[in-house]
Amino acid sequence: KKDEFQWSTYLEETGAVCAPSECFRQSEIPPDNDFKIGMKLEARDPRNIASMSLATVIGIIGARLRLRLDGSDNKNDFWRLVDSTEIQPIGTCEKQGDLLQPPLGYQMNTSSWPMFLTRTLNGCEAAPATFFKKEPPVPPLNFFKVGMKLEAIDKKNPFLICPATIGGVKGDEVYITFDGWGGIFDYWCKYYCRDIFPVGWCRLTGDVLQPPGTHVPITKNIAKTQSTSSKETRPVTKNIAKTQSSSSKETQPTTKNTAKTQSSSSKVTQQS
Ligand code: MLY
Repeated sequence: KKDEFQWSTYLEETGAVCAPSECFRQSEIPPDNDFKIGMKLEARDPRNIASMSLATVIGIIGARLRLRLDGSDNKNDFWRLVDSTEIQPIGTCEKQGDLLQPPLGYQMNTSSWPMFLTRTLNGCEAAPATFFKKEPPVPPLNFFKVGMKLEAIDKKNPFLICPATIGGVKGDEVYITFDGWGGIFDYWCKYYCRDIFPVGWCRLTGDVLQPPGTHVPITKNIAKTQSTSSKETRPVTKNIAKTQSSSSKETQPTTKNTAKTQSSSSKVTQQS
């Protein structure tokens, strides 16, 4: 318990601020997750987003469901919030005059799909409509600022939610950087993306928050903000070279630490 990641300590150490809840397209009070393993629902096929298919809940984690498309393999599971617009109760498609489609990677002959569907739905436990929650509205503006902390899904490992920092803001997009991972998992997304959450989300939902990576030392936010703002405000002159070299001197001690941290953490990387 003692070694567990604690936002409060971490925020003190980094001198960082949390992105306020108004920034996010998430309910301030996370939705209840009433789903049970084995229940079936309709889900947009992540690999063929034009079509809705039949899915089974094969895991429950926080406010999310681990889903598998019926007739598909076990290598393409995906995770959805209970208030996602990409899931709906069984029967929704039919009501709209649409048909459920075989998933991309359907393991049998396509001609067997209608019969497969009938058999799979026969006697299945359909998730009740009340379990599906309304998606929160899009915040009116991109309120994110560089340096703000949040919890974000690692798109390369979408079951993982990790401590992250806003590394850039551009129009209606934000750059999500994963603390301690040296940039390899970072990505741009819309500010209203459903994969990013306010600090404390995992604690509230019971989802698992990963600790920050150990590949890059944790820097004080203040230092970062100062160096970027000085670059921005200076006119394009020879001074920039001077400023940059002096700031690189500042960061050199931390670079040494990086090497040390990386070698000690390589064990951790190999495990996963
Ligand atoms: N085993 C993988 C997992 C990396 C996850 C990184 N996320 C949390 C930002 C690895 O060590 O590469």
